[in-house]
Amino acid sequence: MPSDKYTPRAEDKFSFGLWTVGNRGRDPFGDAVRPTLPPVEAVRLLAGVGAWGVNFHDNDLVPIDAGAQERERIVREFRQVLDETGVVVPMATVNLFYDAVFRDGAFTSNDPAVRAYSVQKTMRAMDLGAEFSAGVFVLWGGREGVETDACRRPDEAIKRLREALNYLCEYSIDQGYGYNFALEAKPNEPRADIYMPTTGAYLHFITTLDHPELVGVNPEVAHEHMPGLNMTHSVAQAWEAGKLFHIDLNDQIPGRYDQDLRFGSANPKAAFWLVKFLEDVGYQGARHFDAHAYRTEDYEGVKDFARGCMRTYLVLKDKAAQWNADVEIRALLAEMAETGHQAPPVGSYRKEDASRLLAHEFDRAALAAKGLRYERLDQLTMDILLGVR
Ligand code: GCO
Ligand code: MN
Ligand code: MN
Repeated sequence: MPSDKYTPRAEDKFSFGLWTVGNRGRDPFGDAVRPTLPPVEAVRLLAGVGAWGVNFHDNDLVPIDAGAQERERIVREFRQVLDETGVVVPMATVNLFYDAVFRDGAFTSNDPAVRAYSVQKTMRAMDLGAEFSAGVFVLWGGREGVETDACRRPDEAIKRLREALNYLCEYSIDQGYGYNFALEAKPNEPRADIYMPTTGAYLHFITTLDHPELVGVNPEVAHEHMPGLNMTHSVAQAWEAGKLFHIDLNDQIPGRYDQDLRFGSANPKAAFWLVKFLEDVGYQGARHFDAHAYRTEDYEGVKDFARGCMRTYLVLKDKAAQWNADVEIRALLAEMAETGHQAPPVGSYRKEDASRLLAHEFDRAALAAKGLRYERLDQLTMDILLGVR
């Protein structure tokens, strides 16, 4: 492929999960359409398309029932391919959803033995990630939820989640792993209702932990779009709180099943505001694509999918720079900032200022009189996105 300004580079920090390019297209209605992609081959595929990083669940790499020797061999071979390709492991995670043992949750299960097993499995997944110097550990509680609230009181589930998180933070400290944990919210699927359905719910939960400084969030486009929320707003809240530790990029049409579409392919305008936000604020973390190729594709199509995620990100990044530099857009923004309205400033509360504010007479009609030019501003945005500006 000829390289252009949309060719991914290491500094773009594009990463994919083994489970993303390795997705075999199984869905609730049909079986796999692609052969198994061994982890070593997945890394070669990712290196070939220009990705920087690869992430994995414990069992994407080491099967759940592998013995010590098999684990050792897998780790050795995986390390070899990383060395050979220069691909890095920025993030690791744990699968607490696939095995039948997790049918009613992991950390929140009613069975103390399932909760203990879940914590043990996570500790081992942390060990595995640390062997590859992963700096971020993602926790997605896919099975932490219900079909019926008859099963437990939901506040009990939150307490159990806190207990597990506190334990895992201590383990990370004890082992000197230096992990930043990134909690990933999702409202539903696979459970009818998953606890901690939004990024905002996790942002509060984090403040109740023993080591809030070690824990942030991992917002995902699809998880925000499924219930019709605004991903950029969730990301902005996380960023403003200093908690944007990781991000899952993909796409999703609201109200559908969990689609995991190629980044920017369903709602490129929403993707544009997201990329613009990340670039404007100078987000330094990994840009992780948690998506998979259509079920129609073979592994050439999977490469097209992976290249497409990165290319769309870079195109939108370029468009964001164009937007920021656009003379007419800048003039409109300057015009908006100059309201010409006089008012006592609010700022932090001081008694004297409060009296002035209470006494001030506002001319509501004057405040609402002038058009804000957002129609023009949005159309200029559209012209940029549609490539005619
Ligand atoms: C999903 C989730 C997962 C998690 C992954 C990392 O909807 O299935 O997005 O892909 O991101 O398990 O922990
Ligand atoms: Mn998802
Ligand atoms: Mn995800």
